[in-house]
Amino acid sequence: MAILDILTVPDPRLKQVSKPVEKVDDEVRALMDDMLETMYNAPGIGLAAVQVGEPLRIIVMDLAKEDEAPAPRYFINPEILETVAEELPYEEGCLSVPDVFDEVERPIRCRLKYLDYEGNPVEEWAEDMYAVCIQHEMDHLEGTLFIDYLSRLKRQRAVAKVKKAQRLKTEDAA
Ligand code: GNR
Ligand code: NI
Repeated sequence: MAILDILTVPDPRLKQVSKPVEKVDDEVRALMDDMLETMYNAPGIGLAAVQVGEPLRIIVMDLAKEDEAPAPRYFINPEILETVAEELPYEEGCLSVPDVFDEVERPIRCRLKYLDYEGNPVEEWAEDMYAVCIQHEMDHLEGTLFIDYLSRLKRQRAVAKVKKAQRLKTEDAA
């Protein structure tokens, strides 16, 4: 297992549209293992493969609370089959936009279809945090970030903040 580098804005690779996985094999599972380790290390509750520079339709997630046992979830080629009309604002963050948080409104429930770690098909409803997170992650697969839903001013400020933090980090290292 390995901890991978997470791309941050304004890296153009985050805008790629991810490609479907053709076969769920050990290579795909090894990538998902590395993604999970990278996500836990960050720490974060979800991660899309494109965030570690692999534009494939793969997502990992763990919504367990700190006092609960780990509950990793793996999604390959996920699709949203249906959403409800009711939306709720939620304060989102993103490992590719570190230290920026803002409200995004999304449907509170959605029906999902995906392949699991073994490549078996699953269909289920997601709600609450699960619904928020899977919609955030699926946006990554289309090259969309949560800051794309904010005003242009807020988005520019967010990118400027990440660039500045990045700059300070590189200066420290030098
Ligand atoms: O760790 C994360 N937390 C989070 C909080 C609210 C809404 C979405 C998320 S996902 C984010 C990790 C990440 O960037 N996934 O793409
Ligand atoms: Ni994100």
